[in-house]
Amino acid sequence: MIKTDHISAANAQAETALRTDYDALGEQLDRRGIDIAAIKAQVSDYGVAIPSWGTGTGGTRFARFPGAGEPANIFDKMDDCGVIHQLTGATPKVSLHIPWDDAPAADLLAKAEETNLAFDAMNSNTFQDQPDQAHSYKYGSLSHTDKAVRQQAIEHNLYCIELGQKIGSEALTVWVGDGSNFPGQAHFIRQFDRYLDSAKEVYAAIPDDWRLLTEHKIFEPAFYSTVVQDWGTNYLIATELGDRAQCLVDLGHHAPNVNIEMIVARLIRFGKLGGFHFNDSKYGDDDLDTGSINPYQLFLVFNELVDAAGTLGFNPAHMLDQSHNVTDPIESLMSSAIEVQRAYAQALIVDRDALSGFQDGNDALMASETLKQAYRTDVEPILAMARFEKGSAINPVATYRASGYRAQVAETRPVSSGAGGGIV
Ligand code: LRH
Ligand code: MN
Ligand code: MN
Repeated sequence: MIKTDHISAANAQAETALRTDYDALGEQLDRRGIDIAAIKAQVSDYGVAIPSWGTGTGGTRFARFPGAGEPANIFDKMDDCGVIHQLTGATPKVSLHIPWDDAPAADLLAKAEETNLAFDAMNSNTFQDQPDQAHSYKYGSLSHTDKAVRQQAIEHNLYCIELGQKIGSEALTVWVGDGSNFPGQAHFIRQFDRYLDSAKEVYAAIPDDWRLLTEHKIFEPAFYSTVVQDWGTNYLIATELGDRAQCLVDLGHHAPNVNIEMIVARLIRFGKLGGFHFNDSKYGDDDLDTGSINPYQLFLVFNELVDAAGTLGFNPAHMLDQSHNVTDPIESLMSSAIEVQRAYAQALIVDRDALSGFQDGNDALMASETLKQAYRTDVEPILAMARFEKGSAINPVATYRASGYRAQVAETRPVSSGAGGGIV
């Protein structure tokens, strides 16, 4: 972890300017009838989970360029997640991917206590073969034509639930790469039926206070057809399975220009929005840093979430899911968590009564301006003050860089190989 003295000293340098900016923003919001302290309190309570796999340098299928001090195992990854939370105060949970992060529950719990973290959704992996595995997922997993392969994939998911229960997780996220690469290769209906049958067996093991989150993705690794390819199929799955099955929306898993915020609204309306994997993209599942390409879209998603807040049973899981190819993952994850918080704060200050009035009166221009007014507001002083008041860093990236954390862990962590490609 970073020494608290280091954070306090960095904050002391920035505090006066922050107070001036915060007071000025407070005055501005007050003129708009908004209480800055109330917004800050909501921002301060907000958390987005870190994907364990995001702490390592990502890669494409062409190459991976790891930096010094890469985490070598889940305990290193949790150390990094602990630092991210310490500096941002915005990431209290980590999401595990099994078997990448498999470890005895007692050890995971001990590390969680040490790093001041809890566990978010468990993620199963039936899109890769593991060295000691009996059957290959080359032609699919939960939807495979061979019952033995499907059974192996089901059992892996059951194992993830079992481990998750021991460490206090409350959800299982299932994403499969199943699909086909050639027209005619797979029978669409029979393949989907096999998926549904398998998913029902997984759902049957979901504890009463858990949720099963299924994640859709338009394409990749299957390039002609994908079994769970869009929110429509995902909605059908969640509906077939039952109340505790909901849809997970990974922002990068849609075709370019798709209206994701509207998908979010549809799923909210039917009680099936289970959670998010936040990231950004230009072309496909790019896994770029959240808010780096289209921050307005992120704001519009949060606009729907804030609009729906308070609806009975509405509690989507919030997680990042991105791949860092050219940055220090800790820096990217910190700034992405802050981008998510920013979108939330901006959505909180939308004048919702005015917006409804403009919508009902068909005043398209003023409806749009109402959203833009909130989006154009620089809410950074609110985010920074929320961090400062909880002992986190006013300037997380600068404080992290000055701490020397990466160089320090590089002394004990093994050098990571860049050989081969890989998704994480
Ligand atoms: C698939 C995905 C899914 C996986 C993660 C590694 O593209 O978004 O969430 O679990 O990447
Ligand atoms: Mn994802
Ligand atoms: Mn993805």
